[in-house]
Amino acid sequence: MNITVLDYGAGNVRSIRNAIKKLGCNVQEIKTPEDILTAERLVFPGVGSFGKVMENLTLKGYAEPLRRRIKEDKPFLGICVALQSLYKGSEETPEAQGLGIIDGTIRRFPNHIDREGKKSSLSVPQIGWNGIIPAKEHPLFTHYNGEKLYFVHSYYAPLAETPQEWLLSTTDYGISFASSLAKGNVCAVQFHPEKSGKTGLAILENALLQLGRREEISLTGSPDKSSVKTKKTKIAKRIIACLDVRSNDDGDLVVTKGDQYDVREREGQSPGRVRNLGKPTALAKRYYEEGADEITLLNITGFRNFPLQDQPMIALLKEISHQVFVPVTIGGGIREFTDENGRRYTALDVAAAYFQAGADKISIGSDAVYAVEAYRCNNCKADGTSSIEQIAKVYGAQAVVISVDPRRIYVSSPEGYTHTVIKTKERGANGEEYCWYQCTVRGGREGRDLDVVQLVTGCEALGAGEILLNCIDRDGTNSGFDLELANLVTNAVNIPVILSSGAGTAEHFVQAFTETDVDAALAAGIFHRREVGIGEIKEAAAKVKKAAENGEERIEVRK
Ligand code: 1PR
Repeated sequence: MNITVLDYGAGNVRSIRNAIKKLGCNVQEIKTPEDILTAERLVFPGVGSFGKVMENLTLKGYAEPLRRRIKEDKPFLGICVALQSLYKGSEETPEAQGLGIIDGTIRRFPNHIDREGKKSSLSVPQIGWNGIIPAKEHPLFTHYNGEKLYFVHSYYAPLAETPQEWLLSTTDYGISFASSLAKGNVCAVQFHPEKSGKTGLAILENALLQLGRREEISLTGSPDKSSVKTKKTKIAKRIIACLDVRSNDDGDLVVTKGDQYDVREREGQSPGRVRNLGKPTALAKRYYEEGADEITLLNITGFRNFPLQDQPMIALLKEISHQVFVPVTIGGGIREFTDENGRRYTALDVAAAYFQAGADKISIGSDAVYAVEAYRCNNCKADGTSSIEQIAKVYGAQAVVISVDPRRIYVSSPEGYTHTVIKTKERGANGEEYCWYQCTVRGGREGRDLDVVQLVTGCEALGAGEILLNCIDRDGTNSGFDLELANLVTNAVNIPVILSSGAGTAEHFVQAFTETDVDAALAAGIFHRREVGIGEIKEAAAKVKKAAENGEERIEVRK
């Protein structure tokens, strides 16, 4: 079967191509606006912000043929922002016009800190695995059995502005919204089937098979309003496997793992050599199969080397995206760079190369610290020049993760500091009861005069979509996550927080999910050394209840 993919040159379109190929179909490309009308089956993977998507469609002359194709009821599957583009506009970019097939406006999830004066447990963007409730019978959901699917978005299609004849499923995230639409041969989904593991691939296969089989599509039942009203879906806490990648002393790209960021063997047969815990592709594939909700790859020498030149990270990402159908984040070296020939690459160029190679999100470490320092010097005014702003503008906030590398600085009193000082249960070497968290750059090598609250709030203001919260003191120690750090950061920002560093047991994940509001927890060493399994963590977490607004509720995980 031939499937035509509408790629207008932004974001990770490789993953959808790979997923379609994995299902045994041929992938063709749109080359001219006319191809949009003649394609047998068209998949439109919307990537980036609403405004950028509509700008690209208009510039390339694709918007009008798309409207015609949809009106003529030719087979069409839209993913993520492509679903949103069917509406007449979006609060994300009020000046941009959508395709206007549906006379409604896409809205932003409310900010919970702003709205309530206190933080609820839902961050914006919604990033993670949530359920869907089918509103009617439809071939897209044949064999669908209530599994969770991967969502990543700050804007949603409101039910009140979605005609019943279009509504195919709903999802809840504080608000109930339209998570898929279908009318005749036109379908659109807010979740990413290509990133939703085996369930997502099955839905994608249904969609590809059914697109164009008009008779079966028209057999769809009428909306089951009762189930839409009574049931609610819940987002899962994510378990993320992290691969710190670098060249070893023989020049091979390996997964390594440090103790408090020191990745060289301290003793044993080869002291001083870079620890080698396995091959990146094999480990990424293993974690996908074991049920990791996401995979993170950090090029830990990115501050030193230019990733587009020195490291085969691009090839690695391409290889991984053939085998891993959950989201992949890549970090290390995302910054501006000038090569030896004087050619300048912006941080956006580096990110673009990663997205095109199959990354769903990029993570910025050192450069985020410099960006926030500059922002603070500029009286906290964003001027559009930082890597965070540039990348978020094109690819959307949800694609920009900030990797934070803080370390504790103990002080004897909270007085006289410009930094946020906390009272800690874990005293310092000299009995100090207070500490602040200093941000570092260059893989923890250099401390800066910036604390973690200043960094994360600055990054959020500049447009970052998620925080990857490491902790140098805990990294590689197996002693548990720094929960005080987690609470400090989740109370400061609206965006999702991934807690990292120090996991040693499944119980440590349970603590993170019951004692803090983090959205995800990440580990490296325990997975590489097979000390704790991803399934074991999910089983332990699913048994536990956590205090919630209306009493207690179970910790939600993706099975
Ligand atoms: O500054 O944008 O080039 O990004 C560099 C990235 O590489 C940053 O995200 C930084 O955290 C990471 N990094 C740099 N040097 C090291 C190192 O270890 N020498 N790794 C490093 C950071 C932290 C986590 C680790 C968790 C979980 N590693 O990625 O996987 O702490 O470990 P655990 O479960 O074993 O405790 P830039």
